[in-house]
Amino acid sequence: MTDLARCANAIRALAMDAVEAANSGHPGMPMGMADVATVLFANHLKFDPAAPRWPDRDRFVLSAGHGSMLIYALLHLTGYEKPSLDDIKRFRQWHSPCAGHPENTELPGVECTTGPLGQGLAMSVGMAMAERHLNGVFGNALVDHRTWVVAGDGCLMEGISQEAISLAGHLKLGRLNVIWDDNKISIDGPVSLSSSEDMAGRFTAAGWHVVACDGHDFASIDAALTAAKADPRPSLIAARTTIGKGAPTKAGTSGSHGSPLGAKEIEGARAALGWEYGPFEIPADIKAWWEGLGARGKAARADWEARLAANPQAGEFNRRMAGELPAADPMPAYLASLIATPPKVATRKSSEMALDALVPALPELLGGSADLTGSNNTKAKGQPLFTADDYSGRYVHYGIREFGMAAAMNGMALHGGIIPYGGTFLVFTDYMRNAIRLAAIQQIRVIHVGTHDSIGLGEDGPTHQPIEHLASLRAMPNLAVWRPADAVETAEAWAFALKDEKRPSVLALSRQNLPPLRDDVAENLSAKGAYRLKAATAPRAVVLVATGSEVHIAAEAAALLEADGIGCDVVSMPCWEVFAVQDAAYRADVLPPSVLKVSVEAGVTMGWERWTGSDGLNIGIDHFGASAPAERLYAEYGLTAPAIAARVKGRLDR
Ligand SMILES: Cc1ncc(C[n+]2csc(CCOP(=O)(O)OP(=O)(O)O)c2C)c(N)n1
Ligand SMILES: [Mg+2]
Repeated sequence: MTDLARCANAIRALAMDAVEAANSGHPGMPMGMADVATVLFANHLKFDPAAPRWPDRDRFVLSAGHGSMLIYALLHLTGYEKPSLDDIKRFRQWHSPCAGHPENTELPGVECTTGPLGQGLAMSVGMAMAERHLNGVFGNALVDHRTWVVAGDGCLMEGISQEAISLAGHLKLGRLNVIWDDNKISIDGPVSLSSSEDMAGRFTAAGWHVVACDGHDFASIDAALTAAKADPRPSLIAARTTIGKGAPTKAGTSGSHGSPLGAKEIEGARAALGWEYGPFEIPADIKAWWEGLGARGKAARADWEARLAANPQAGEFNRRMAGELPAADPMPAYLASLIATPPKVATRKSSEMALDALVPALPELLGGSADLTGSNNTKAKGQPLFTADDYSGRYVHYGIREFGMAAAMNGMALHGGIIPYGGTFLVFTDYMRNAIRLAAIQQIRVIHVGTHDSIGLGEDGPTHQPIEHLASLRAMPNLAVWRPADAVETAEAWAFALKDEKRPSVLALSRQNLPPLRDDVAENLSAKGAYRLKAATAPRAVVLVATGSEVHIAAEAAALLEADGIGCDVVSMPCWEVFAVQDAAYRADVLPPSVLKVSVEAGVTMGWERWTGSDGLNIGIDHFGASAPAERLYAEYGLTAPAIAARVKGRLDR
C-alpha cells in the first residue's frame, strides 16, 4: 500500500467516525472521493492554510455539499486553524463550524455554502468569471488562479447544471476544472434508474474538454488533473469512483450515501483499509504529510504578496477585494440632477439612469441580464461587454438562464472584487429563487434588478405579472426587497443596496412611467425603509401606505380625501426590511397606532397587516392578473385614486 493510500484513508476514517458520532451525515461521498481529493491537494491545488483568504488562491468548491466531511477532513488535515479535531468530533452539532452542509460563514476555506445540488457548480462558474475579469483588469501578476469543483451525479442531473455548463463553455472559462464523482449511485439506488445520458458528450457539446480517470488510481487521477490544467477549455474530469470505498458491504451501494455505516461496518472498513487506529485518531506521520502539503503554499503566497507590494494597482486591488466602495460618490450630483429636471419615467429607466452614473464611478460593478437587456435597462451607456475575447468587459449577456445567472452572481460576490448585478422580469425571480436564498444565507452583496414588477406591465398577461412575488421575496430572511416610487427613490435604493454589504437586494421596478414625487434629496429618505411623503393638512384620520408604482396613486387618493376634509398622510415604503429595523419612535411616528392605516400595492395583500394592523385596510390584488392594457387592469382591480378614496371613506363611515 502506497503512502498516498494511507493519507487518503485518513479522510475516509474521519468521515466514517464523524458521521457515526453525529449519528447522521454522508460517509459515502468522502470515502469515494478521498483518493481524488488527495491528489488534487497534493499536486494541483494552490492554497495556503495560514492565509485562507489570500486573494490569488485557487478556489475549491464542494458542489456535492452532502459530502461535507470531505472538506472538513481536508481543511483539518492540511493545517487550517479550523476545523479542529474537536470541531470534527462535534460534526453537525449546535455551534460546530462543521455544519451538516458546508457554510461559507462558518469556515475560511469553505468558499461557498453548498447543499442544494448543482448550485456549487453554478457558483463556481461565477468564481471563474470573476477570476478572468480581475485578471483582465489587474493582470497575471495579481490574478492567476483556478476554480476546482467536486460535483456529484446529483449536481449534474439538476437543470441548473445545464445553464452553468453552457455558459462556462461559451465564455471559454479554461480555469474552471470540474471533477465529477462518477460513482453511478444516488439516493434511490443506481443512477441508471433515472439517467442514461452521455455525460461526456453533453460537456463536449458545450465546448468543454473532457478527460476520464480511475478515481482510485493515483497516477490516473494525476494525469487527468494535469491534462485538465493544460487544456484551454473548461474541463470535466470524469473520475470513476466507488461510493463508500472501503466499507465491506456498503461500498458501491446507496447504503453508504447518507447514513452512518454502523459499528460493524466501520470495523470491517478499518480492516479492509488497513487502518489500525482508533476513532478520530490520525497517526503523526500522516498528519505531518498533510501539513507539509499545506505549508508548501506559503512560498507561492509570499511571492504573490511581494508582487502585490510592488504593483502600482495594489491600492485599488486591495480596495476592491475588501469590498469597499470608492471614496468619490457619484450619487449626490446625480440626485441633484433629478431635482433640476424631474423625469417622468419608469423606475426601470430610472435604474438605468442611476447606472449611467454608477457604472463609470464603481469599476467593481459587473452587470448583466438574462436576455432582457433592453427591458431591464441594466446596461449603462458605453458599458463594455464581458466576453471570451475580452474578460475585462463589465456587462454579461447571460442568455435565458435566470437561475444560472443568479448563481454565477453569487460566485462573483463570493470570489470578491466584484459587485454583481443582473436583471430579469420580477416574475422570473421564481426561477432563481434558491440562488437568491443562497445569497441571503451566505450574506453576500448581490443586486437583482426585477423589472415589470406588477400588472402595470399590461398586455403580457398573468404569466408575466408578478402578484405574490413581493410577498414571497419579503418572506425570505436577510433579503432586502426594494420597490421605489420614482427616480429619486430608485437612486436611493441603489445607493443603499450598494452599501448593504452582507445582504442581497432585489430592486422591483416598473415598466410603466411614473411621475416624480420627491422634491428634496438632502437626505436619503428611502434609507429609513418608509417615510412620510405628504403630511395631512386636515386633522389626520388616515395614513395611506404604498410602494412603487402605487405611491402616486395613493397620493392622488389622499388629495381626494383631503378635498372632502379627511386628513390623510401618504407614506412611501420602498423597503419593509429596512423600515422594520428603525427605532420604535420613528416607526410609530410614520405609522401612528390610533389612525386608520391603509396599504396600497399591486400584489397580494398578505403580510400588509404587519403595518396596518388587523383593523386596517389592505388594498391589493389577491388573484392572478389578466392580459389587457395596464390602465384597464388598474381600473378593473380597484387601484385608482377614486376607487381607493371610496374604499377608505366606506371604512371610515363604518
Ligand atoms: C436540489 C437538491 N435536491 C435534492 C437534494 C437531496 N439530495 C442530497 S444528496 C442527493 C443525491 C445525490 O446523488 P449524488 O450526487 O450522486 O451523490 P452521491 O450519492 O454519489 O454521494 C439528493 C437527492 C439536494 N441536496 N439538493
Ligand atoms: Mg453519485
